[in-house]
Amino acid sequence: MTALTIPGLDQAPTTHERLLSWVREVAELTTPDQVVWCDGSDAEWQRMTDRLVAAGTFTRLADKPNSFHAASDPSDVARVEERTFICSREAKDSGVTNNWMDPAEMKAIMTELYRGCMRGRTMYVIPFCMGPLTADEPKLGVEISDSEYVVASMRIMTRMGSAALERLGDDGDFVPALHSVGAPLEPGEQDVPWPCNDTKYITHFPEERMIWSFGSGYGGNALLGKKCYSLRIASAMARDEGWLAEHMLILKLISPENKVYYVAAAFPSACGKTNLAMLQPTIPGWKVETLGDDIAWMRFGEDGRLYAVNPEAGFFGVAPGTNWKTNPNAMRTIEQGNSLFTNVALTDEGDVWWEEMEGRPEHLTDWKGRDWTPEADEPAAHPNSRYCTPMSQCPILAPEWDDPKGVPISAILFGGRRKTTIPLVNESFDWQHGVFMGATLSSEKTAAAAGKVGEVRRDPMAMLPFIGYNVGDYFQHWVNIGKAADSSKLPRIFYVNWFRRGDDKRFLWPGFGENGRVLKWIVERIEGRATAAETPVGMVPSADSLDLSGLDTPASDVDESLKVDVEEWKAELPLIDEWFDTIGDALPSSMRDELAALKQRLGN
Ligand code: GTP
Ligand code: SPV
Ligand code: MN
Repeated sequence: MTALTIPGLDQAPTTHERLLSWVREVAELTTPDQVVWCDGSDAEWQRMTDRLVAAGTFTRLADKPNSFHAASDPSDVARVEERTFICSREAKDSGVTNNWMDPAEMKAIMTELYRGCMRGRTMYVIPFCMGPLTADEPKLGVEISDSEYVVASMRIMTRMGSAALERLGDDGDFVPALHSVGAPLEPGEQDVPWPCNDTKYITHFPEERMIWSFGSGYGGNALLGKKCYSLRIASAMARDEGWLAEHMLILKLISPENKVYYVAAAFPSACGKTNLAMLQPTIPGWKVETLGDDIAWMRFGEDGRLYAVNPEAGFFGVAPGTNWKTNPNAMRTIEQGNSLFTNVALTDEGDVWWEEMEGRPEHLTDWKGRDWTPEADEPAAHPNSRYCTPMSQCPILAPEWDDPKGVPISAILFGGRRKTTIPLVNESFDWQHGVFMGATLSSEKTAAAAGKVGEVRRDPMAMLPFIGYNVGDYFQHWVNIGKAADSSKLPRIFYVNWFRRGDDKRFLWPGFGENGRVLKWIVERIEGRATAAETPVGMVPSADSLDLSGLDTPASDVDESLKVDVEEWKAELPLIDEWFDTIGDALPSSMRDELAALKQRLGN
């Protein structure tokens, strides 16, 4: 058989054999018109964005420099959990949180989908690094994609291009990540602004450390360094190597005495990580700096403490709800430009707008390209519309954000979106109880994933769709991390809920900048200064131990937000039982013991 000649294929700026043969193999399977090796340069960004404007995918914004609006196909707006697969060799190593298929069977199906799927398009080879490029063992990957939108987004979200390829050297290890929108073009066929395919697969081969994605151009389905690599594949690496890959923000809290605390927090998608990471505390003297808003990799340092690194270089944040009051630091970050906005609305002046942003536009172009006025029945921006912006532009970025050593974590927060039951803040009795809190975390479903919004579901450690192996083994891994450490050096674990509601559906707690009061209580607990009341579910702030000075929320609402209602908790128990039963034999006995102890404390 004669090898195909595809323009660009042989212009590889590398001699890395495994990479070269993989790129050739993919090109021969997918038959693109040409192959382009991405270098991450400004000139390349210019070329990509120009092409996307010409194709009608991007609209250049009039008001923000070097920034663009994109509208996706209306069917391609969120992660697709029911199409997400962990193809471990054995089904038991995938578990119940994602779908499983035999790897050989999946490869056979997807190989046929990939055959010729890049016809009429350019195949981009995108070297990238998750985490600092200066790490001793940088976590490298190479994404192959036929989407310019992916190239542009990866440049913001990761350390991408020549620098990553250089770190890869001649024989460095990398995660191969193959992506196609699955929309080949026939000769002369006019492209659509957002090519994609009704058939979608987001597939992981954890033993091979490999990712195959097909059919979607949306964020977490297509930017494969993010959820696919940094959570699903990395969690499997972390299990093998004794560290943690988590769906967590990382923030730096500075007290009025200039004492520094680093906090990591796991909330499910669209439940407040970005907002907490960029918090502007309302209480005087307290400051927050940001290190990450979505993913944390945590390993033990030489001093026995857990150190966190953010593998990403950009924010892919939920747009609706973001404004100068709720998240001024996000607004300042995007205002500087160099950003992509997907599925938000466009103003008549050529700027972006979304629900709850300042200004009351009389007329907009909504995310589906239709005229919009305040009388419209549908929101102008999709509820999962996003901004994609470089972290380096964040005005409160912590200077140590790019330090490969990471930052020592003092507290881990778990949290979800619950109208009832879960108190504003609740400290675990110890590490294992904290793991139980994470393991039973629950939240109302949001628009970040396709499906019914509002349904309460268990979302263990906010990782339900992101665990790359069996959830029972994942809990055991968390328990083991606690056993491996000197307990005085472990982060303390807390469970928070900003979303409890009163009888008229109002939020009982004002949230956003006021969440600084909860962070203050948390560090005062760590310092042994704040008091707490012991309840059946954990330690909650005792009267007056939460700083409420200057808060205009009625004290009765705050009390209500902190309440541990035994009857509500008894109603929660069957849901936890059901969740643990779903996990079956893989559930660690320590988690069953924690549940039994909780039942006993509740008098059940
Ligand atoms: P992903 O990027 O999907 O992982 O989400 P995230 O956890 O970073 O969520 P984000 O911070 O973007 O918040 C999502 C939504 O929750 C936004 O609409 C926010 O306005 C809202 N939100 C965030 N914090 C609070 C809060 O303290 N109180 C209330 N009521 N809403 C909040
Ligand atoms: C999430 O859904 O948790 C996100 C956005 O952070 S995505 O990149 O699509 O996963
Ligand atoms: Mn996320």
